[in-house]
Amino acid sequence: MTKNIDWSAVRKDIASLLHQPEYDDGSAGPVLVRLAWHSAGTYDAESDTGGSNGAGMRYEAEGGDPANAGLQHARVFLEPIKSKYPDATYADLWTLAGVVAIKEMGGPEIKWQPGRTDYVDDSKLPPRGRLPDAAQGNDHLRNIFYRMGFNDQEIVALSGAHNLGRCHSDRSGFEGAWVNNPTRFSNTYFNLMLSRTWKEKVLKNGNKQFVYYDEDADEELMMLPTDLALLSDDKFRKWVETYAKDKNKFFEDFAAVFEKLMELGLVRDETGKVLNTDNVRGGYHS
Ligand code: CCH
Repeated sequence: MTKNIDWSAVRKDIASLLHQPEYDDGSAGPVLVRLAWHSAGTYDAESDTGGSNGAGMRYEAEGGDPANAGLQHARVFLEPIKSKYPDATYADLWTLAGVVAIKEMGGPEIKWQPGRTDYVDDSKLPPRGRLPDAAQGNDHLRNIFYRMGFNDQEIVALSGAHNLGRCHSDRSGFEGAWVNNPTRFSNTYFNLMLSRTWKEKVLKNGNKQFVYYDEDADEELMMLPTDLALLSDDKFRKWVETYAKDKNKFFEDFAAVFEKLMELGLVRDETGKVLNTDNVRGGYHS
């Protein structure tokens, strides 16, 4: 059971650490959103393993997954919050930080509930390789997201998070931002995907991405192979078109699917209390 934590105070404190003039585009927001997503996106519905419960990324087995490179920045940003609210679990703080960051960057209000534990059961640690590989295509996206329990519409809605932030050559080996205002949540990613001519570019490390030179911003924007793969499949493409046209619909659907992502693996009673904290016994607590 969550102790008496003033979550609205925690939200305010998270909001006030987002402004980071020395970091990336001046905001910790995008990397916090990615931390929230990677903490949850390891979920496998069939074996009921992975997910945000347990905050397993604190440990090398999960934190050292190359897919999580760079997320230590996000975790470090949140340390002062953890020190101020020691009873809040990391698993709750990481997911809440993503939700607060999205809202503060102009995105939708996403429902969020506390109650996650920081206990880790070794037998439930997700193996590496559960997070998506940007070099791949639609079959891979479906394998990864169907495994978590998402459908095609939800896959496209979730991908809209790439309105935020950027790729870093020293983290993923890709480079650049998807939009020229990457700290403002919007549906621009879908509009650009459809309306610009994307040219393949091979980076020095051999990675392939797609680029478009934006003259107004004097900046090269990018798309990952998995982003553009959404256009080559009718079932995905129709949602890209819907979200490009209808920002409200995108915000609504994104809020619902991000809430679902943050809840993967949690079982709650009707009061919202998490019931499956005792199935993660035998691990460590920090
Ligand atoms: Fe993502 N993402 N993501 N992504 N992502 C990257 C960055 C961000 C994929 C690959 C990458 C989602 C889905 C996918 C964010 C949110 C979400 C990067 C660059 C790669 C590569 C990392 C770096 O170099 O720092 C792939 C493949 C998929 C498949 O669907 C989903 C879902 C979400 C959230 C709902 C955010 C935010 C970033 C920016 C991070 C930053 O540091 O700026």
